[in-house]
Parts: sequence; C-alpha cells; structure tokens
Amino acid sequence: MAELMTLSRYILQRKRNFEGATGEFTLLLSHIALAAKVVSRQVAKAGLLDVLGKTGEENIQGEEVKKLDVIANDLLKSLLNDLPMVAAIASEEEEDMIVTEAGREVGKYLVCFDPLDGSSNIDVDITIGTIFSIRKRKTAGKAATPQDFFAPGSEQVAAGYALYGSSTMFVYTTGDGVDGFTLDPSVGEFVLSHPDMRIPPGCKCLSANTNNRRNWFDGTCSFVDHVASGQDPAFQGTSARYVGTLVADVHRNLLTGGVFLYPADKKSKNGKLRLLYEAHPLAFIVEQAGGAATDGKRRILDIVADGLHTRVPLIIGNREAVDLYGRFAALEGG
Ligand code: P6P
Repeated sequence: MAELMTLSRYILQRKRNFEGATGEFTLLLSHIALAAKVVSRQVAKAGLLDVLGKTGEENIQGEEVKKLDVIANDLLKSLLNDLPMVAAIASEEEEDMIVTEAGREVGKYLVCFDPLDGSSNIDVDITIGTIFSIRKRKTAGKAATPQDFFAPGSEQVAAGYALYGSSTMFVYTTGDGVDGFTLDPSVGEFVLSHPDMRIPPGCKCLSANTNNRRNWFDGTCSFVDHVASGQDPAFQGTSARYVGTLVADVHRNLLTGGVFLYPADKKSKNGKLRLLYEAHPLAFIVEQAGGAATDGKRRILDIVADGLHTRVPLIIGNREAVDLYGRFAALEGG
C-alpha cells in the first residue's frame, strides 16, 4: 500500500526541524485540522441539514452571518480554548480577541482565523474555506492583549487553509515550503497529495471583481487592461477567473499560476480584505511557494495591523504580475 502520509505523521516528521518542537505545535495544528474535518462534513451535507441560510444577525464586519459561519466559528473557538499552548484567538466573527481558558498565562501561540471565508457562496454550493494564522506572543506569563497580534506577518510561525471544494484540502506552511493534503473520508485523515507546492510560472488567471472598476484608481485599470490586451507575451494565455471566495481564488492561482487583486479604490482606500486572518496567512503561503503579495506598494508580510480587523488592499500571486501591478500603481495610483 502506498505510504499513507497523513497530516499528523507529516507534522511529527517535520517537527524535528521546527524550532522548539515540543509537540505543542503538532497538537495545535492537529486541532485545526480536526475542525476542518468537521466543517467539511457539515458543508458536504449543508443542503440536508438546517445549516443553510442566514442567522438574521450581522458580524463585526457588518456582513450577514450564515449558519455555517457560526458553526465553524464556535467549533474553532471551543477546540482552541482547551489547548494550553494557545494564549488567545482572533476571529473574523468576533469583535474582540478571546483569551483562552487553558492557555491564558502559559500559552505561547496566538491564532487568528477566518472560520468560513466566502460564506456568501455557501447557499449556492461554491467552494468556501477556513484560513488560519499562528504566531508566537511576546508577553508570556500573563493574559495576552490585542497588541500581541500587532506584529509583521513575517513573524507568523505557521499559516494555512482548509478548502471545502470538490475535495477537502488542507494546505499549510511553517516557513519551510508549502504542503497540501487531501481528506480521505474513508479513513478520516488528511493525506499528503501536494508536496512542496510551488506557484508555476505564467499567469494563467486574473482574479478581480471587475464590477468595482468604476471605483478603481487608474493604475489598477491600466494593469487589468494591459493583461487583457494580449500585447504582453507574459499574459497571452491569461483568463478571468473569480469565485468570490478569496481562499479558493488564491488556491487555484497557486496551482495554475495567476494573480488575485482586491485593490484599494476610491471608495475603500484600505480595500476589503482583512490583514490578520486573510492577507497575512495567504501571503505567507504564497511567498513560501515562490509568489508575492503586496498592498500595491508594501509587502503584505511587512505590514503591521493596528486593529484585529484591519483591512488591506491585496494583490497576490505570481511575483512578476504582482510587481507589474506595483509599477502601474506607482505611476497612476492603485
Ligand atoms: P466581492 C468573501 O466575502 C470575501 O471576504 C472574500 O472571500 C472574497 O474574495 C471577497 O470577499 C469577495 O468580495 O466584493 O467581490 O463580493
């Protein structure tokens, strides 16, 4: 039988070269993977369970909260709350940081997550995902504060996502490359399927909500027009692909080559996407896979949040495309 390299076995194997590997990180990542398995099961049967539709409430972002959002958020909160190595968590669905019971004083890790990214796609059966970011805090021995989260994205010790699509995948990095695992429902394990993921050369996809063009700065419009013009050999085979789930668009572009942009515009100078639990983790992964991520000017991993829900413009994917966007933005705004 082919080697069944499960996520747990893989993390344990890689633990040897993970600084201060004490097994705590392995347990933390395994808990996040467990949450992904449970959410995957709920998503797979969403139409049969009373989990579709809205709760009638709004979250801190002013967005409608879908039932599966609440399920995923509550699940991650409860799983992480029991782990002594987790000091605090920040969630897209929670206005404030949550200090965990078990790790209040002794926990060294901080976990940020978007429990269900793309939830507007739940009811139409389009791929959604969970995004997470793990960083170490500097204030051991006492309860964490939000300021613990306000550090460059380059200080993350791990980042990853689960993708609930045609199959359920778990993709993560600890700064030593990116590896992808596919859930085998017959054994209930994530099995290594995409070792050492690298973004291929060639920008196969351009992902942007072009209906926002009326608010875009000239640099963004010029970049998109340049890609569509067919004049640049680097974009001869580029197609428009936009799912409306950030993690699905970024994952596809990671596998095929491509660039995703949710830029600053005249209405939202900080764009729409959140730094701590969307841009930082995905930027860590894409850079580890050979790509790049900026806000149009700054490297995403250099940016420090000034709030748990800080928003940033996000241009992420093939380094050449991201850099080209930056040149248009510098000349004409973006
Ligand atoms: P728009 C989903 O709500 C999300 O946060 C990301 O997953 C996605 O990329 C983006 O918003 C889509 O936003 O404005 O194009 O619908």
